[in-house]
Amino acid sequence: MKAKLLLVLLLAATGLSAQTTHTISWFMGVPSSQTTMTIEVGDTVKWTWDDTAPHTVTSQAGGAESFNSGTLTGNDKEFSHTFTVEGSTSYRCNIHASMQGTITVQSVAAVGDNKVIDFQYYPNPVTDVLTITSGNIINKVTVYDMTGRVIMTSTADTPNVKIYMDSFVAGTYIVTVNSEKASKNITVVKK
Ligand SMILES: [Cu+2]
Repeated sequence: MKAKLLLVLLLAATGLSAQTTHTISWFMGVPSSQTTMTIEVGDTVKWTWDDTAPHTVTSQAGGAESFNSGTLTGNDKEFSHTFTVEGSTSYRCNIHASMQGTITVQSVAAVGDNKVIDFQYYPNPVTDVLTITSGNIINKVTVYDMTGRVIMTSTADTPNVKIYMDSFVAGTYIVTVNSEKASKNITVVKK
């Protein structure tokens, strides 16, 4: 009886956190095309420090949410924020003002019904292999270019998918990830 209750509680907790983690590489010279994205309520953005300079991730006044990493230095540093409020928040590095971007948060309903799919993807931008790891079974992954043309489609039956992008032309791609009951689009930059 206790074990059953625990399982129900675990499932409930998983349901609440079943959202996507978007990774942003954070370094001097990062283009705003890589730091600006639209996500869903409940999604997490993880900034990873990709040079040896000190940086902050600091929300700007007037945004939907506020957060501040404080100053962190080193390639192994990261900062995450889970967005729970619809709207846009601009952020920047307090030390390097040109490092800046905007996170726009949409309600899940605005994007589509039943879109809860729990996964992370990395790295972004990607040089060769994009890895998607999920708490759900992923059934299908489709890669589109910015004109909507299908570049690659792959069926799967696993929570972990690798997409080999080394032969792709540099640019921005939309990747649609399908699980059994949900699908979600992510934007991936190929270097
Ligand atoms: Cu900086």
